[in-house]
Amino acid sequence: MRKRPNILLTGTPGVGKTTLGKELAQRTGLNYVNIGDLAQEGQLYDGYDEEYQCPILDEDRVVDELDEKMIEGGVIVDYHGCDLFPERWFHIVFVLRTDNTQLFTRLENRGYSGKKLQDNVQCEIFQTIYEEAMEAYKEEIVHQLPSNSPEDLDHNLEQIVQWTEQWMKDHN
Ligand code: DAT
Repeated sequence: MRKRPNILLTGTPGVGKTTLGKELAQRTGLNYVNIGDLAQEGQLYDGYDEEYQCPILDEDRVVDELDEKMIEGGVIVDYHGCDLFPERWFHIVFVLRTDNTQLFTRLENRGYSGKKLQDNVQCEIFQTIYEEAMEAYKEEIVHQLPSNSPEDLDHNLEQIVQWTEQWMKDHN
């Protein structure tokens, strides 16, 4: 079996992880896993957050559920957090970044309002996820990618496809 890398796409909700991840999976043949969807399918929850009106992820069960697949390799993981995963899982981590005004509009279009909208935009302003990634992984594997325009999306796709091809050459 050819060795294939595991890629983490992370960042504040609305920055474009799903859009990038699905297209990337098509172009590279890697498997795309959306942690939100995985949790919903398996009901991998541990309670309910009244403030944000959403279920709370059971992080241990999510990790157990995915571990075998991650050891095999070739997985693109999409989640708006990154310190719940074992460090050993990922060969590279991309933190997508979007300008505040644009992110605000995207989340409003998604139906977010009030505190949920404000907190998410603030999360981006304070670069919370980037700092979380820098703490959880070796700095040299963490990369920020601008995700403001279709041109950014194309550029990011090209870069990651190229990186993936090079990784496979180097490891097979
Ligand atoms: P996430 O998975 O990070 O929550 P998404 O992929 O669902 O984000 O994208 C949120 C919205 O933004 C969606 O309407 C598509 C749009 N979008 C994603 N990437 C973009 C880009 N590079 N330029 C413009 N719009 C983008």
